[in-house]
Amino acid sequence: MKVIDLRSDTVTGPTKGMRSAMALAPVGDDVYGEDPTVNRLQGMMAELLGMEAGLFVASGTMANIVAVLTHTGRGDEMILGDRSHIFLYEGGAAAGLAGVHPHLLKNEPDGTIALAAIEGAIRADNVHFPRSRLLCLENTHNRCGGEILGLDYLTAACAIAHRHGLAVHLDGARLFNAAVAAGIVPSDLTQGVDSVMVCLSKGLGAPVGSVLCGSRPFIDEARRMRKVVGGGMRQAGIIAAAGIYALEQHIDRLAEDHENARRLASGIDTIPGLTCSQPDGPATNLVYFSVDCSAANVAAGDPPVDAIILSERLRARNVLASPLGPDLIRMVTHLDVTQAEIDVALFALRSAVHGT
Ligand code: TLP
Repeated sequence: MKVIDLRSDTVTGPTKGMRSAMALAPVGDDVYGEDPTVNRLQGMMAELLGMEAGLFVASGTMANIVAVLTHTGRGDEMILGDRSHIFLYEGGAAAGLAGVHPHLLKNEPDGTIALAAIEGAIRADNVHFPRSRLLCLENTHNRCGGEILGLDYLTAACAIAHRHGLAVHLDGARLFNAAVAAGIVPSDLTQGVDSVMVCLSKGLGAPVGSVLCGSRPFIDEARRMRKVVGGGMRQAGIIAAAGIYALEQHIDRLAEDHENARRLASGIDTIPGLTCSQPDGPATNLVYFSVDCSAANVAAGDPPVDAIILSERLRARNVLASPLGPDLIRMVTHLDVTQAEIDVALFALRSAVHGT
């Protein structure tokens, strides 16, 4: 029986067409800048994002740390949200590898950071203070439910940063989800940022890789930093070919994932004890829901369950989810999950709550 894996959109496998594109890709040594497939992917992504140049890297985490290393020096400060991926889930790389001082500000539920808070966090030029150098934003915002940062907000945040001499890096791991959901082109969402990274191995369905984009001088320096962190790859065209295939075939279909996420979330809301955390439903492909299966919320006589137990019961029913603590679960829709499988997952969830 097929396992319905809703832990993340990172779990997608390469399709047949993607595998054959990989097998046929012309390759060269990318540390010499001679891999034609990597060069093509970098050019395609830069063009889609309206940036001068791109750099293929192994992962989203590598793209973010290379960006931080390129924008900052040791002891500098970066401003970022307290629910950002860079802060929560990247092993403390910015502090550990770049020696950068994180200045955390509260992420609002919609993934933004209040503009006044950004302005207020920027340091005066004073020997006592670290130098404020970088503002990091995230779009879509993972831990804020896949919310989309809108154009007006991005423009205003970039204007504040630039007025004070800070660069802006956008973690756009799921930027294409944001663009498709908002019905705009991705380059609309990058106006004003100095660098942006997009993951190929999430909703776009490639097995490996992210592309970091920015100005030509920024990317020249980022190429050096990629080497420093051991990310210089050789015949990387084999994997870059999957990224090209993903850009050609898998952008528009992200709308199906969003539709499936809405279907999943509305089904979840009908199950006693479960409440979708996004009051207006998911904006993109991430579904977060709270688990309150205390005796009051389930049928009389059912034993209480929490998110961990519920996820184990789901696993026993061939449905995988990510528990994020005792009362929160994330499910992610993607290329390898059909609408019919969403209904199967909902059936499993309903029965798992009751432990039947
Ligand atoms: N996110 C993963 C986990 O690390 C949580 C996931 O399953 O969602 N930025 C954002 C916004 C991300 O969501 C992720 C991955 C990354 C960066 C890092 O990408 P990778 O996993 O390629 O290093």
